[in-house]
Amino acid sequence: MAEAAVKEKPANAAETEQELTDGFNLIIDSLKLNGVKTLYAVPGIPITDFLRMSQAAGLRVLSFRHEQNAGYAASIAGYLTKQPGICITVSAPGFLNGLTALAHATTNCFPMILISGSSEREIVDLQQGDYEEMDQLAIAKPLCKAAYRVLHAEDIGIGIARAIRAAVSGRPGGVYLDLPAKLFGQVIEAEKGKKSLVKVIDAAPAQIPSQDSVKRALEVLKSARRPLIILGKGASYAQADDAIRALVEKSGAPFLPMSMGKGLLPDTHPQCAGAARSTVLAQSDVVMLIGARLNWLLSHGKGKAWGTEPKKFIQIDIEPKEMDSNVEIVAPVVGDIGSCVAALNAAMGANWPAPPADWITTVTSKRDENVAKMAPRLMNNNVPMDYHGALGVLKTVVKERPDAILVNEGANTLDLARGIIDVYKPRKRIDVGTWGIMGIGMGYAIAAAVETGKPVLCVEGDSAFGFSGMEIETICRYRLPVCVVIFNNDGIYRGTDVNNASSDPATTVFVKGARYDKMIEAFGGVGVNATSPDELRRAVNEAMDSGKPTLINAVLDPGAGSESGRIGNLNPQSKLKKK
Ligand SMILES: Cc1ncc(C[n+]2csc(CCOP(=O)(O)OP(=O)(O)O)c2C)c(N)n1
Ligand SMILES: [Mg+2]
Repeated sequence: MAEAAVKEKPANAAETEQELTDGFNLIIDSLKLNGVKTLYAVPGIPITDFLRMSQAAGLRVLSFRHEQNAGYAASIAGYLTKQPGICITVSAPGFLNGLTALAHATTNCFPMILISGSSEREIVDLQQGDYEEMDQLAIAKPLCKAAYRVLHAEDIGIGIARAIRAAVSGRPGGVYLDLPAKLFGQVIEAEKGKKSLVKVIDAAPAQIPSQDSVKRALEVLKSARRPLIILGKGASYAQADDAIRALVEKSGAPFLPMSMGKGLLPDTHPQCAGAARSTVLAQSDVVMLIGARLNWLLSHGKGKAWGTEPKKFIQIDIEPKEMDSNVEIVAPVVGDIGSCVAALNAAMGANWPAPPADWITTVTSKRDENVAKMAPRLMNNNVPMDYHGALGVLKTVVKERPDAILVNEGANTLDLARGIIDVYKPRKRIDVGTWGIMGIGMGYAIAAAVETGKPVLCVEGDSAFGFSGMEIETICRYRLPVCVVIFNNDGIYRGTDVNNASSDPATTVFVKGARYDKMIEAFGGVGVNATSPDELRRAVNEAMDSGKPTLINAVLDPGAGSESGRIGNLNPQSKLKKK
């Protein structure tokens, strides 16, 4: 009898195992069922095994050095693909490190899900001092579009489905999903688990604008004597590239791309007014905003930059609350950008009247004048380099490689690169976004390379780079085709500040003559110290062609650069004399 029982046991155990599943597997199955292919993460308790199992199950897991960078990577993956980018972190500190990126995703309207492991609910709620104790759900809530916690394995499918739908539907944003440690190991019947999975159907349903709103918008546009179209990153996100181009071209209006709206139509397009920004903002009489918000980046639609001419605003946005945010919107068109632009195109018909010729001449002559003024500066061969000499080189590099993705952060490095480097295709320029945040660089570069398979060129201020610089190890480890160019002017804005009060360096300066190129050599990447535009050209071309992880220390004049780049006016001023 006893013998029979022993014999039976292994057979039963195997059978039981076949019939069971657990939290680990259900999370992986749910993500895979919904088309998730990549996780951006930093391992640790309670997610180390989860990441191993995900990798074994065929998900690509990019393991970072800091959660903030993994989070930024996930956020931009969401922007580039219209699928939520997934960042996975450990509890409390890892979660907090990822939280900046989650808030960033929400602010920038990028779909992203931050999934964090968390500690024992019973202990956290009684505040009994658990390992990495923190009420993460409560902390995440105000910083994202939605926040959920899953306590039972059979709810994992629904939890992930809710997170995906919340991230991508309507105006996209960040979603937090809290997964307590216990959940991963919870075991349920495999069949029950399978049935609990949810495939999200039509996660971001089309939102069709009303015909009235379309008609009203076109009446306003037709009445314009000096129309202007502004293309924001919402327009790029929409992936309605052909329809947007058709609308702009049919309208004949000058268009102004916001930073990440660049490339929807090439910056070299005859209607592009990028180089005549002040003129078009001040002098336009009707402005059509497509996926662009009237926030600080557009001076809130009022004040000096917008001139004295009365303006009428048409706004196309998926979020009704965006309308009248700063000024009156006379023609709101609410819906997803693709549907709105399609409806506008259809209603415009084939014979849309061209804007008055004198307006087009005013804009194009100003633009051509500014471009001509800039041209010789971009060809200078000064040593040490200035921004224009270095950017002239990079402008050509990108022109020759319109498929490459440009990542850009810094102050002067950002503002000048944005103006100088032309972008030719949609979603090829990714940068600091709505907050003007430093630290997106390496995370963005990694996700751009992984999600698109295209070469990536990062143009980084030396300060900006420091925020995510350790991820060059990640870039080397995964052998990603990323070329980082550091505009090294020895500091924040400039490297020339002096502190006369003590022997401490001034707050805006770094170690003089730092050799950032040496950093990547530690990880087997290619490091180059470039002191002239010619050296820079050679090094960047080689990196972009070889696809080898490369870091180029571009030595700039420490005196080059101005306080806060183009936004020095935002620094608070006091009437009292500075000490
Ligand atoms: C997270 C974050 N911290 C601080 C800042 C403030 N900030 C704006 S630009 C900048 C760095 C500018 O220096 P650098 O990247 O070297 O560019 P440069 O102007 O010298 O070309 C800093 C620290 C910020 N925007 N974001
Ligand atoms: Mg600098």
